[in-house]
Amino acid sequence: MPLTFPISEYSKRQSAFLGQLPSNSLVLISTNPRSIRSNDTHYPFRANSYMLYLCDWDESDSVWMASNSTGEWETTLFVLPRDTKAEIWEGRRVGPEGAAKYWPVDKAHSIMDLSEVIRPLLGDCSVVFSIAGLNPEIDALLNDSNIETANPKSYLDQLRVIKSEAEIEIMRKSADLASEAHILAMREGNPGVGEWHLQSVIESCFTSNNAQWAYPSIVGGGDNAAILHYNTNQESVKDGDLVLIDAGCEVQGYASDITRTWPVNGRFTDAQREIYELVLKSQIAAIEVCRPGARWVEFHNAASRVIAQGLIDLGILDCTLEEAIGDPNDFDGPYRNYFMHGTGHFLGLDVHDVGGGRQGDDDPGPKLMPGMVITVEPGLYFGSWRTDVNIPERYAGIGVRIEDDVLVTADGPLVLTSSCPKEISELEAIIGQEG
Ligand SMILES: [Mn+2]
Repeated sequence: MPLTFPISEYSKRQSAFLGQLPSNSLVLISTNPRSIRSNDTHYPFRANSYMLYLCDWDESDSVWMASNSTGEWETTLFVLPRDTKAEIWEGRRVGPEGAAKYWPVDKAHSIMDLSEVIRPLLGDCSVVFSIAGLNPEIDALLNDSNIETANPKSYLDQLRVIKSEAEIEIMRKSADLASEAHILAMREGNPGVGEWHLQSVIESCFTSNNAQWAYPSIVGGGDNAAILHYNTNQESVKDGDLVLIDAGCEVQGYASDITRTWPVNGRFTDAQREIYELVLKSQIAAIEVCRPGARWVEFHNAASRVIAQGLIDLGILDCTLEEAIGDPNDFDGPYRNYFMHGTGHFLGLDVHDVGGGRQGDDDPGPKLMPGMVITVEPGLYFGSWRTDVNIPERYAGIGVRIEDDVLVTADGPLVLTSSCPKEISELEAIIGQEG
């Protein structure tokens, strides 16, 4: 199993991280715990993204350690030991010998020796960088030792948020594959199509390309499109309804994240077209803002301004643009009744990747820089069952979100998912048409 990147990429990441830490510190990065789905059946294991970032180790029950008790940083992987009987049942293991030989670390030990190796090191160091809650054995050791602990995330996140050329190349593949999957689903569009069927078309495209979903696919027809985290995908989509598909894949650890919304019968109604074109206009306006130096909040505000004005123009809001937007710092006006989420998030090893950037509060967030990858995904939702606000009858049952993945470059925004159609004319030409 070859590494995702050349060893030099991991060495660069490790030294950029460790170079910022105080001398005499110890770093312990644990992978994710395995989780049970039912009785003795586990969910498929997915390694912790910090573990993947630092050394690409993807087996369970492992810890990456860096110590500089000798004055020089030394890295160690603790991994499951070779065990033929266990491997017969659970799969082959690399073991400490293979880990030390082929992975970007100086040494490797059996995970069984974790406490024994770490305990003496705790006496020699002044601070331990560790992410609590992932590994009970480490948490217990640190609790018992009374040593000062710190969270390594702030150091690692500012590295992870800027993608290298090699990472961008994989993220392009991930974006291309997700685009392809969405197009295949569009071709399967027809009145009465099952949400589950569209899900299976999307996910079989991922699987047949040796990838997997990055998050559970959302396939919501009609009113279900107005449920932001809908993913039961068990209803049929009626003739005349839109379907919203929010699905992305993970290629060699890196996520893509695309949302497209289209009519299953291949033809937008006038009301659907009005909402769709408004969301598309706001999304294009937001993407335009994704340039180096822009504050995180600016692309959300750009999308929000277009949405707020559009809601006024369509007669959905009866007020001025200022009133629709609300507090000029918070953007908390009544347009939020129909567009209640942020406009995007960082994307990378995690689908909601590290790096900060909350929207909808008054923190302007990080500044955009070349090498950042973000999603841009405004939406409008008119669930007909809602009782919290007035839902105009003309738009009841419509939910639209359009989401692309955008690389910030010195030359401006680059849409990695541009091969996935989003113009109404393109969509109407594809839906239900066999390739
Ligand atoms: Mn997203």
